[in-house]
Amino acid sequence: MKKTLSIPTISCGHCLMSIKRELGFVDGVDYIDGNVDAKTVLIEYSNDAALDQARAVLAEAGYAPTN
Ligand SMILES: [Cu+2]
Repeated sequence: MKKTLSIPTISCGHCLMSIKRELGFVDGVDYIDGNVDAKTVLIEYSNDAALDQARAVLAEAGYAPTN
């Protein structure tokens, strides 16, 4: 499954690196690709719990998705 998350607090490449690192710890998240200009992160995940967990981890890190 795929989801493009909108994350308004993404401001630079370092934000994406932090996000990739944080999401790397989430079971069931298989792929992450970010876009600084669009302030989005595409994730591929294997179950709904992984998406919920990804949202929670992002919010905790200061990158709360708006969708
Ligand atoms: Cu940044």
